[in-house]
Amino acid sequence: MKEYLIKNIGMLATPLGNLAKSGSDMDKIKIVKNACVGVKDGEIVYVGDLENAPKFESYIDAGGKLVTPGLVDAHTHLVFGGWRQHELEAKLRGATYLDILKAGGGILSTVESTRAESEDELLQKAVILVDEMLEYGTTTCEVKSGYGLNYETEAKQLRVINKINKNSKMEVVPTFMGAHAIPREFKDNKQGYIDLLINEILPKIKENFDVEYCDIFCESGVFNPEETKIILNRAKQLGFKIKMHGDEIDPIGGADLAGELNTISAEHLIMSTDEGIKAMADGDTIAVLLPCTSFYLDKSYARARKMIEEGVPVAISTDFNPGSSPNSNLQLAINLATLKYKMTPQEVLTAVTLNPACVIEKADKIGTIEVGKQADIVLWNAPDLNYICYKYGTNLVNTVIKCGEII
Ligand code: IZC
Ligand code: ZN
Repeated sequence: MKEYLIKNIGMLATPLGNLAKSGSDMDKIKIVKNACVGVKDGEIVYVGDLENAPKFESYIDAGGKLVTPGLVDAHTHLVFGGWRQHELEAKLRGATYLDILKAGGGILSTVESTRAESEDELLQKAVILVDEMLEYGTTTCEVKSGYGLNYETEAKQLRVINKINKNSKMEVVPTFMGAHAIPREFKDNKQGYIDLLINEILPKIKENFDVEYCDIFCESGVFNPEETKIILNRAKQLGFKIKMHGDEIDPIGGADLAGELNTISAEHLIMSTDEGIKAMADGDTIAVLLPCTSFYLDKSYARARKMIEEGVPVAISTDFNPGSSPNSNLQLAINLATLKYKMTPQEVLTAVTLNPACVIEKADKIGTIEVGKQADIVLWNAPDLNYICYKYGTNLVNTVIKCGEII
């Protein structure tokens, strides 16, 4: 079907524009009852009522359903070897995420499995995972490397991330995250790994890969703010755009540093202080909040309301990874954002469509349903927006459209 009109849409709900929304603007979305959306050659060409719609070759009857933009997941670690279910018992006996990492497990266990698996094995698994995400309404996602921690395996992961685009309908944006942990071979020589990153791995990755973003795990026992600053400044000097994980477990100044460095985004922010939040607002940094991780680590929830009040644009993503968020379903993040962050359904929709599209700098093409944008659209088994925030535990997606193609 090259062109069609989706008619009989019960409720069309979409943010508008190409810029990240903050403050009260997050709540201002377009809601139209009995709407139609026209698609031609993968693009949205009409949004309006049936009476004024031009003629299309074919029609899809939405049957009174809710229609939104395709969901955008701006934070995942979905290319990895193995899983981490073997850590569940230690977790139940009280071991924390950082205890497990310190003992050589956690991220380092996934590094071992990722180094051991072939490129084909990693790709096959990743394609199954992204195809599942598409079924749950995510049409674009970011994927971080960071389970190699040496040039060879980081490069293997980035090749897999890039190949996903050709092997699935999912649109994937890569981020380099070689500063995800200190590899076992540098256990007693963190500075040695930082030097290797700065002098060899970062320049070689920039030279050989089309990867625009560089991320780092700024956390107790991983990279402190001083080290983070050195690594991110070097990345910036090499031409990367920078982002960071901050304040996930301990409040060590992650948000403050993100604001100071004007990073595109800062991610997690569970423990961010008032000053940190203000610094992000001043630094035009988007907050990527990950409620599924708070749930899974049994932690508190990031202070989304405070961030919105202070004018920080908020995006919500899954953090899909085999350790702290073995869940790729953004619908669960939608439910948790409503219930735990106390965000309105309108704010939540902005946070899973337009704002994450801005985090990956694709909002000129995706994140809203407007004429001229790519036709990434979800039809929901739901009559309105409140319903998908309120009902949980089953897949509420009816139909996913990616670049105009019905999947
Ligand atoms: O594999 O544990 N937080 N990095 C930082 C992660 C979670 C992924 C992991
Ligand atoms: Zn992460």
